[in-house]
Amino acid sequence: MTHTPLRFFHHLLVLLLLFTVAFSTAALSPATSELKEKKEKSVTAQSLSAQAQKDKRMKWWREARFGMFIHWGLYAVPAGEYKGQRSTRIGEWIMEWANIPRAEYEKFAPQFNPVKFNAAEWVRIAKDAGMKYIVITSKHHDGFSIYNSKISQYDIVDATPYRKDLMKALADETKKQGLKFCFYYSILDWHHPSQYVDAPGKDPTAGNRVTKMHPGGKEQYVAYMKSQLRELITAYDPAVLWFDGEWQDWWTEPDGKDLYKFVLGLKPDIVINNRVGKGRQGMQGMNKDDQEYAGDFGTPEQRIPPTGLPGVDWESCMTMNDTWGYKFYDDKWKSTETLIRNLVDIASKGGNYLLNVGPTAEGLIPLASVERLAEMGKWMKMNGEAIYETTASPFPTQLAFGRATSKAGRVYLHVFDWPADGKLQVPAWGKTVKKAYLLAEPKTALKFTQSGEGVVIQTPMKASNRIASVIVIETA
Ligand code: H79
Repeated sequence: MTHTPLRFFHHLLVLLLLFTVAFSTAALSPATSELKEKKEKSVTAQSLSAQAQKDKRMKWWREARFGMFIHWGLYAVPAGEYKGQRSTRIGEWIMEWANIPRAEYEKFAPQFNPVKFNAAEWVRIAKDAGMKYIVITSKHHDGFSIYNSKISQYDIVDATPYRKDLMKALADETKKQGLKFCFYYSILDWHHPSQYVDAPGKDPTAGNRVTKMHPGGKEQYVAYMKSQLRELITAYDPAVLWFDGEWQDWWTEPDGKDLYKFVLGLKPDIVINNRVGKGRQGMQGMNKDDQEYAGDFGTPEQRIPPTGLPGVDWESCMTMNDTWGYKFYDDKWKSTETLIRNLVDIASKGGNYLLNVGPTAEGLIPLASVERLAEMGKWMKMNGEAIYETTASPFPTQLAFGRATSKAGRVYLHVFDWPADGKLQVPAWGKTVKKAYLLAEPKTALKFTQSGEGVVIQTPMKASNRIASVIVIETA
């Protein structure tokens, strides 16, 4: 008892000492410490607002989860066959694998006459599938502009018998039906005079995985790209610019950052993929982590990452058969089951699914694609709630029976393998379950038991859907 006042004085002394030290430091260099504080504050404010700005730009894209990729260009004319030669390679690369010189490839233009093109029909196919955006090739590696380019004669209006700007019709129709309209644009260009091929056995004007730049060609070509991008943004107002072909030696990360800034300068709320610069690691598509790279989202191609990455935006682009551009003999169609499960798998990892169609030179989306998209649409109509506006699975490991997505207060279990014993074993994830029911039958509550190990849900004998049945879990 007697030492209490002593302790009090001791505390007072320590406080006094601290105060004196703090005061004298401040008094010694008030300007420096104030400046330092100001600087720290402004840096935080800046990075916060940059993040907030990105969140705002990306909002619709993050909620959309499912989009249509359209690869359409002159390569739809040979449709995978040149002078009797076929290949297992992708259709839009025929100028490369069939070693076709520019002057020969140009001859496809007078044969490109998509009289059966119907913008409303294309958009309806995408919309009915449950897709929220469309990304179409404005110019692929072959250099042909499938829109009205005033600065190129090698475009749909000047070089084909069709003569009309169908891209305007498609852009307008896409927006009219409530989807976002977006452009793909290739940095690699097999037709532009700035670039040439230097590879054994290759025509110098054919396509190639890589091109070389003529001296002084790059400035001219970058100016050309910027003019085209200005055309694309001012005339069609795309929501995304999806670059590709960036792996050329002559294209650098500073070039990417410059182009990224240029495009954002033209449209401040546009979204741009990571292939604008040199960040992506091959087909895996996510960025290297040695520095900050240009671009808003990663682009895995023909693959789904093994796990999601918190705070990282990405989109897997995939084909429905084995080609992007139309090939009349490619019949390696994926099943509807695979396509739906891919969509679920991707959503469960926090990504978007950009699923491709390759229309014919007449302007038709192949029937096999249309059929599969309609079937996906049926599933989405019933289960879209478990895909749109969701975030990744809350479970630390992948579920044995399928996948999961989540929203505030809800977890969606996408059951691929329906339990034969009527018991769905769900591992614990730190939340208490209030209610469980099939999304297809929201009025019938499913019984469940809860323990530290997790939840066991009693399921009906039959799955509600043979591809993926969704069980909603409401949490406390
Ligand atoms: O437009 C479609 C294809 O034509 C195009 N991207 C999709 C969306 C495509 N370009 N190239 N490829 C597909 C395959 C090329 C792969 C490689 Fe590479 C280019 C291997 C080496 C260079 C990119 C960079 C992948 C790894 C490094």
